[in-house]
Amino acid sequence: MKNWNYNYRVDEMFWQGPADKGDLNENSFLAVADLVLCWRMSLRLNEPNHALADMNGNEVVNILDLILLLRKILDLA
Ligand SMILES: [Ca+2]
Ligand SMILES: [Ca+2]
Repeated sequence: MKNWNYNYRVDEMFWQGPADKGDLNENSFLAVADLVLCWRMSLRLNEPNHALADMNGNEVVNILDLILLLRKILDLA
C-alpha cells in the first residue's frame, strides 16, 4: 500500500509539474496547437502566459516568440 501511494505521488508530480516552455496548452508535447495559442497570445486574443509563451524571456509575447516556438517544434519533429 505504501508503494502504491509512492507511485501515485510520482504520477501526480509528473502531471502537475511545470510544463515545458512553449507547451502552451500544457499537454506535455509541442505541436501546432501550441503555435496557434502563441499566435493568439501575440495578438492579445488570449491572455499571454509569459511563463510558457515568452520564448526569448524579454517579458513580451510577440511574433519573435512565435518564430522561436516554430523553430523549437520543427527541431523536435
Ligand atoms: Ca502542447
Ligand atoms: Ca518574448
